[in-house]
Amino acid sequence: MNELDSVVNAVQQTAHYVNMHLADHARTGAGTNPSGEDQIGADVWADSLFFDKLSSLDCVGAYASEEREDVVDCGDGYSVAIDPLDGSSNLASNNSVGTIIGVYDADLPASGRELVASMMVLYGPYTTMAVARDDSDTVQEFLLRDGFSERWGTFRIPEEAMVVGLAGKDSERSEEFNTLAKELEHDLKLRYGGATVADLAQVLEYGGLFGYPKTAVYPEGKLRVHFEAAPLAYLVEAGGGGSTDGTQSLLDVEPTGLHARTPTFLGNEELIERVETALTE
Ligand code: FBP
Repeated sequence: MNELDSVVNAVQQTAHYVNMHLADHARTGAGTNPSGEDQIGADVWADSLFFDKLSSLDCVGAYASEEREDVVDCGDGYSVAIDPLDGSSNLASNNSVGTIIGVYDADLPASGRELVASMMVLYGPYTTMAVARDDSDTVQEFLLRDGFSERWGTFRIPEEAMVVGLAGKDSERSEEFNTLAKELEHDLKLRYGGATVADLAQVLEYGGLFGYPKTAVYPEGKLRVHFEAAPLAYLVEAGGGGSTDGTQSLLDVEPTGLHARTPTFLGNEELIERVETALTE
């Protein structure tokens, strides 16, 4: 087993456990995260599970989480950045949530160009995990069931786009963005549930665009570079799709701090180009 295998393995094992016990933590409150957002018990619980497992690996030198103010030093090795429970506000209504992990071969802050692997777990009607790695040409998907990880397939984004999921209220988005959103929503089926991993899974299966733009409430966008945008861009680009913050690939965004945010668009190349054209005109 090489070093990346051991990270993938640790995430698979922890995700199994999270999947089985999520309900126990779904409706408990906690504090606020470093970005000032409400945490629920499940955010804090999942963070501590992933921390215990990942920080004990020899190849992990730093652990950073959306739920923690600072990077935790664990020795020498990769910096792991994680959103332990993405879309956790979906739990109370029993809708899908996920986990996102980026493995950086650099100290943080770092851009997505330093990523050597990324993973996305989707806790849906069944639990799957997609893995993109520098040492592999394919994005491998696993089915996590009964304590075992079964190869479930590889993915490439379909050429034809069918779905679109864009966050934010019309009243809080820019005029140029709303014009584009209207055009896209005229041609494509709406798919927005409020958990990035689940919404992106629709795009990866059916082709299309997921986006969280700048809004009046989130002038820099809502999603965080290290924990969400860059790892997911790494995965989508490895699967033949594209990403942008409006002007450049999300992998080129240089985060100004550990919890820096960015407008985030992921999906078919052609739609990514349309976003860039609409937002720079
Ligand atoms: P966290 O739950 O990890 O903070 O993630 C942020 C997130 O829930 C995304 O998964 C999702 O795309 C977005 O916020 C939903 O935001 P909104 O409720 O504004 O649509």
